[in-house]
Amino acid sequence: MDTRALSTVSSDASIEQVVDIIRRDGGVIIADFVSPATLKSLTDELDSYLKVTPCGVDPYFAGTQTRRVARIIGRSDTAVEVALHPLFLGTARQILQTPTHVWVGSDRIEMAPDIQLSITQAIQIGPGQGLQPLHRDDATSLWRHPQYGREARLQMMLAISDFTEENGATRVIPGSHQWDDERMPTQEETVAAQMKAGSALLWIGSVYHGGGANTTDSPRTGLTMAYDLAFLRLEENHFLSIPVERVRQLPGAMQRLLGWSASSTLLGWVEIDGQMRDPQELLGMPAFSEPGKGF
Ligand SMILES: O=C(O)CCC(=O)C(=O)O
Ligand SMILES: [Fe+2]
Repeated sequence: MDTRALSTVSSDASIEQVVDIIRRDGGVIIADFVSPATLKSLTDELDSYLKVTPCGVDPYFAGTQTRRVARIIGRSDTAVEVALHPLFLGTARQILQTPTHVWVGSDRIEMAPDIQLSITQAIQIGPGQGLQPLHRDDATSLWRHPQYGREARLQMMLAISDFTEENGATRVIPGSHQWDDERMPTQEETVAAQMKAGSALLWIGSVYHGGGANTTDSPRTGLTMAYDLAFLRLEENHFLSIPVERVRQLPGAMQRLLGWSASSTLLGWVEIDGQMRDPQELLGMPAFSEPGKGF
């Protein structure tokens, strides 16, 4: 195997440097991504939620010794700063918003896709948790590789605790963003994104990765957030324009077609008690898909 290492840069690296390394390796670690004060606030805020959140129920992907707390922007002002961190947002814009053009009549109009904040989740891998299966996060969008010139996602994992080989640091296959869709990822090809608390891993949606196994007796805590391409969002915003009382009266099929549903590829879920659940449960309807049935 010719697995490459992951590079680490300091937080005064330029967006261009970060983008260049990501284009080459698929991911990069940024040392001291947040200040000690920001790390302390996040640790306290996230701990207050994590300590009352049960572990996952899905042995396959989410992990039964892993706690996951989402809805982070609704819960933490400090997380807003992290989401807007110039190196995270700037890198996302640079990688995802590559311009293209469309014709409208005789006008050739240059456009760039928008981006939206996608998953925001504290992930605490507890002692005894085994390896998460390796995956590409752009599988949620059924992205194909080699891509048609565009990445779908730029993701960040901020280490809230130290990340080590032993405690379940995210495992990454550098260079795997260049693989086609037939090549199967193997754990032997991975490297652990080892980093100190306060540092962050940035990686693109086409890179194979997965949570590591925690063989220590302390939890590994991280905060992940991702920016996704927003060009397949829906033209009309039904979530705001149709009152929830009206949605409740609609047939289940209509509710799902309006987006009150989670997709089979793990898009559109809502966190309820630490589980990634189907929004139809919020409408008091039977779940459309059982918890844990992701890709
Ligand atoms: O927890 C980690 O290190 C990675 C988690 C992950 O990749 C995921 O849940 O999609
Ligand atoms: Fe992932």
